[in-house]
Amino acid sequence: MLASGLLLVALLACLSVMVLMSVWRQRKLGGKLPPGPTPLPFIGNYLQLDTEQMYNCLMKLSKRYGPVFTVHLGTRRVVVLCGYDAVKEALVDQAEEFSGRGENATFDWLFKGYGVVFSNGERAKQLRRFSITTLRDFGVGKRGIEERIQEEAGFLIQAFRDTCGAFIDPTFYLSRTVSNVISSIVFGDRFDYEDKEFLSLLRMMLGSFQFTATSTGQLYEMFYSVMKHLPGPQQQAFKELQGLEDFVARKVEQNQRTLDPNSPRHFIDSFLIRMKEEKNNPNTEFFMKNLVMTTLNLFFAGTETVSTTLRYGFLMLMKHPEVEAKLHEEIDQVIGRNRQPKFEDRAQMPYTEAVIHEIQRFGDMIPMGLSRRVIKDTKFRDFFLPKGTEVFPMLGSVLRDNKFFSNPEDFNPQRFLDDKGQFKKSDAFVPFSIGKRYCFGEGLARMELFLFLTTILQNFCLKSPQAPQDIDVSPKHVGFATIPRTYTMSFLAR
Ligand code: D2G
Repeated sequence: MLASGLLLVALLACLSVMVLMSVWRQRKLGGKLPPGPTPLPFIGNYLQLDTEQMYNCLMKLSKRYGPVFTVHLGTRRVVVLCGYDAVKEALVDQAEEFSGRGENATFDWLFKGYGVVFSNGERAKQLRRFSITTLRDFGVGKRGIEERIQEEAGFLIQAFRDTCGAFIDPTFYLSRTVSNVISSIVFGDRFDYEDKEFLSLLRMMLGSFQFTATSTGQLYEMFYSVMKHLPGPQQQAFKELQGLEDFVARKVEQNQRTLDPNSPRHFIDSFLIRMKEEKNNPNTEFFMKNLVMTTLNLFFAGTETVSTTLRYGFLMLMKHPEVEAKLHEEIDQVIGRNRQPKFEDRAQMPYTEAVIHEIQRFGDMIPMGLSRRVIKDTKFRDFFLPKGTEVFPMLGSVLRDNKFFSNPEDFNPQRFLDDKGQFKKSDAFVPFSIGKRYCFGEGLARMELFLFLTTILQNFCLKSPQAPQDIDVSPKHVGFATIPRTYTMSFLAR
């Protein structure tokens, strides 16, 4: 009796000490989580959110709770960062703390923490380092990849010529071209534009990317633990993601049979060689699952983001014919009609550079960023974020930050030019994010955007079936991605 009484007292004492210690630790670290609406059990702040427009809902909450607030997406506790100051203070000034990866429920269904984009810790570090070096080895940032992009631009020009000025949906024209650049790097070769399997891969990327932007896609972010077992559009997205993994896995298998350890032909070969080198290292991150998933990351991210940006860009140029006219003028002046554009030309083409920036700013490809996570207990401003807290850096709110961009809802390339017509940088131009996990495809993406856009406009005028004032440039979906409305256009030879 006495013994059990003593035990109880001891247990209670232990418990109180533990509670006190955790409270004390939070105090010492400077207090509490950022404010936010009170969550309900399981559904969190579902009642305050409209999954059709998550970005807007979160921005509305930030009006009430400030630029740094807490929201509950189902049971996920997320700290939301709005505007340049908050995003930069976190991702740059406290880069190390905010360098973890948060969740993307749809993509995590497939990736499960493997591969460079959706991983954490040592795995993310190793795979990122390897990916950057290997991309460089295969010509990224150098003449090698520039020539590959120029060649691919030539194929696109021919494909557009073959349409003879008919009205077409440009989606797959652009995605085939863009995808062939990253495909050359990861698989060693481009696909033929008539290849049926290629088209089906592109459909799978487009489909799953669009899903993450839809209302169901955003609902899935909150209730994936239930919804992954239910019928609905998410099952189609899973099928598409699985189809992509199966393709990459087959490609890897084919390459294994013909691998020459002394001369890697592409990204997959380089990874296979690294796997061999590290096969006796019990802690290696270079194994099959990471190979397949990292290759798929590069293939997917290298296809869908640039091709969606170009697709949105053409719509904006048709909405603003005076901008297209000035692009033609600058291209004719600096490059002329008789040679292919090269990346060097960019230095003499401030207007083109400004338009590309404005397309990316307005297009706002990934409005809420890729979710981050603090990797340790973190004091941020006057708040305390416990280790593991998810963080949404609202890139769209930086791209439309009033302090940097006046009338941010307008498409206006002039904002990136000074009074002498020279290109003017902005710190709030963050479509590739910032900090330790910014997009390492940035250099490749910018080279592609410049070369594809200039080559197309050197050869064609863009024509919409609608009058400019009738073109709707508001997005079809805003979720994880921003998706432009479906449209047709024609390419008229100049
Ligand atoms: C992505 C989607 C699926 C697999 N791997 C990457 C993805 C979509 C958009 C971005 O990545 C942004 N760049 C990291």
